[in-house]
Amino acid sequence: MRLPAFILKALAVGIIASQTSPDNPRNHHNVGPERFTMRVVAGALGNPWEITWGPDGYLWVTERSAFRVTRVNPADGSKHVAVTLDDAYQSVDQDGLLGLALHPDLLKQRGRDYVYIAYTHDVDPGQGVTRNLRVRQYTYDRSSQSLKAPIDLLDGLPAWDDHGGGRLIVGPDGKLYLSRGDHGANWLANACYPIRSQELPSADEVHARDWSKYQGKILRLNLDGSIPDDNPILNGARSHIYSYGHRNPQGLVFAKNGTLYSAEHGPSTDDELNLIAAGGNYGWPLVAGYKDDRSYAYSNWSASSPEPCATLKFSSLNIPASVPQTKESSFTGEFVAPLVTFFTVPPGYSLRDSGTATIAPAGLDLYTSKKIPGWADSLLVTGMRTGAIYRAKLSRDGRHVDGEPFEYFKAATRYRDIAINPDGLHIYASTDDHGATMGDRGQTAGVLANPGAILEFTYAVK
Ligand SMILES: [Ca+2]
Ligand SMILES: [Ca+2]
Ligand SMILES: [Ca+2]
Repeated sequence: MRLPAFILKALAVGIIASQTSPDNPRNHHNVGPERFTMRVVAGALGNPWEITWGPDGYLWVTERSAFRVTRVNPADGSKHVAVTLDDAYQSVDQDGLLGLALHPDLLKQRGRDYVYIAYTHDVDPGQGVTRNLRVRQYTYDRSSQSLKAPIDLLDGLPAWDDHGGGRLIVGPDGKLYLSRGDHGANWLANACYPIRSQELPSADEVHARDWSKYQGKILRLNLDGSIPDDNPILNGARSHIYSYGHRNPQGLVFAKNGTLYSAEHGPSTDDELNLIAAGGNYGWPLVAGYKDDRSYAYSNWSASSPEPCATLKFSSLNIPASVPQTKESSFTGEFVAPLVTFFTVPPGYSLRDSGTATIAPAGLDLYTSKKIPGWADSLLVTGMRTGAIYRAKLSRDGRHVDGEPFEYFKAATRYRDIAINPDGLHIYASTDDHGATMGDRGQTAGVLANPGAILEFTYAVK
């Protein structure tokens, strides 16, 4: 019998039996007391990845595996395909058509009806697969309701089959921000590739447009794809890199005051919400979550010696002696600690006995309305592996999270992204069309409720 990929993945990290342990912080929730009704807005979407509320009152959706940008009317679920890419490449769960961002002047009669996307393509079709990620601008044509006049802003960004980041947003500073993952290096099938999240390009590499070190970074681009003059100088060079030391940031959101937040997928513990500062090092792979030596130590499989990595069988629980390990506490460089983690485990926590403790975060948004009491200025982050959305209340200055997050909308599904209706009463979530999530007893569930859909949650005002 051929086992599904998510079961094989769970076996590789040795976690099947231990997921329901009461010691696992994932099994303790502050369940939010507010009541919501749920409605399926639209289904049969090809892995809806980004959902963005548009100025036209539609949800702008990227269908990752169907290569479509689709506008969905939230009132009746009708779909309007704005463009279908003919050169996107997708083979696995983390590539294809990813991020989408709308120009702030879209549909404001200012001649800037621009829509930006990020997608993977194969640079040498017919000669094996070499994925690259491309950032492209389209112009929205209102009369035909379609995206036209493609211009490639930045191309040749390295991409792989795992941990692709890919979230795209326009900041209040009029720059494009794009997250890049660490390609799943040093992990599972990619265990023998080095993680490059700490590597920074030299001035010569930037000059040669060699973007190979853009893995595990958050990038900041001018709207024409060029490097902004005020990007941080790192390692003596100014590049598109805005922050580094990331694993797989799949969520980005700005507050009105210009503060940037990210949601980042951790290893077996320590998913993070981060406040992103220019030039900041977010620690990966030397530190996961806080620098606390709990559960995580950097095991560099790619540097295994004398046994070459290729001869080893990857396991996150059994680290061979030939694989160099580095404790978090031995890293003495500057790094930015997260605002909150999912989850920091207790000292002495046993991954083997109690299982992995992550939510697998993806999309991130900021709720700013006063319509739901107490929610103003809360980060909302999707949990794919836990089938829930979490609300983390920001402090008044937005630089901290107050108290423990609350869990909402629990279901056997994988919430990929989120959008908030400006009326403050409706919240939308997109769902993957396959994969593993968590059932109500903490067990792995492979049959998803409402796969490949957009769901609407309406606050039940008393
Ligand atoms: Ca979104
Ligand atoms: Ca970090
Ligand atoms: Ca840690």
